Amino acid sequence: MIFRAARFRFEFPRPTLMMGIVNVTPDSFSDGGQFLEADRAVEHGLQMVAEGADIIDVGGESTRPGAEMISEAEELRRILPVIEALAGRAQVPISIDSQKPTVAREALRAGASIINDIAANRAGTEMWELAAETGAGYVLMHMQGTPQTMHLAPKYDDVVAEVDAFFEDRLGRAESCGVSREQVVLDPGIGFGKTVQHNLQLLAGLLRFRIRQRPLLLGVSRKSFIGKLVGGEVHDRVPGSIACSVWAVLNGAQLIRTHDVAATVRAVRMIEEIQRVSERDA
Ligand code: 7PJ
Repeated sequence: MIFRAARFRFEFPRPTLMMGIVNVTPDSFSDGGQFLEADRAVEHGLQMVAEGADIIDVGGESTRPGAEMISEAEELRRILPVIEALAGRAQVPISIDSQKPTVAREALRAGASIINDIAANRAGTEMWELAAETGAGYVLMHMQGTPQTMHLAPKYDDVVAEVDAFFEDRLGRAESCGVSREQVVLDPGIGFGKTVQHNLQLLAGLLRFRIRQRPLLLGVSRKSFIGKLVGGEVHDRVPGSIACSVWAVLNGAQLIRTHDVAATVRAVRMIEEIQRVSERDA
């Protein structure tokens, strides 16, 4: 399996790709203004690369349940300087976590190589046309509803089957817009319009998505379902996040999106060592 993202190319099987998360959101405790905010995000991204991140995911808009949307201009103001600086200083691909095709286009111009599209459930085709035109990598994520509504009443008859049907449909639509399968990574969108049970069912059923023959990305990092199951505030969710990531790697995930790169890399590399011997001696 090959994953192409602009000038980058990854061939699987290979060690799990770690995607480090850089959120560029205004810091309410600081009046340092926009330069400080961007500088801090760039330093954070470079630190993650030093810790073993293979991809840096830059986002300027919160997509937590119930979060408000921000304007395109504000989103661009936050992310562009960070992407420009990281693309110039880091050797790894930068992904842009945005629902907006215009923001994604500007981000690619500024040096990003992957579109992380959490709104692949939209009706329009601009995002796929953009991926086709630029050859960027494309993360195709499942979400039921929108970040504003998704937490209200998630409902599925069979969440794994429905997410898989969504993958099949959107892979077809992206392809008909000119996107090559080699550009696409699939993501079940843990926490996006899913109850705790739905998230557990998706994790339990990950192997099912292998039939799509595309790399699978999983984002569980510090998500609220972990706190609901095993307790704790955001920072106490790291052990549970690592447990989910290890499970995901053992069940076919090729990319892990995380806030905690150093700890997650070590846990996943350890599991890969055992997996290698287990497969050799099987
Ligand atoms: C995800 C994401 C995810 C992908 C966020 C958070 C919410 N992109 N962006 N997958 N989650 N592809 O990090 O808690 O799971 S934002």
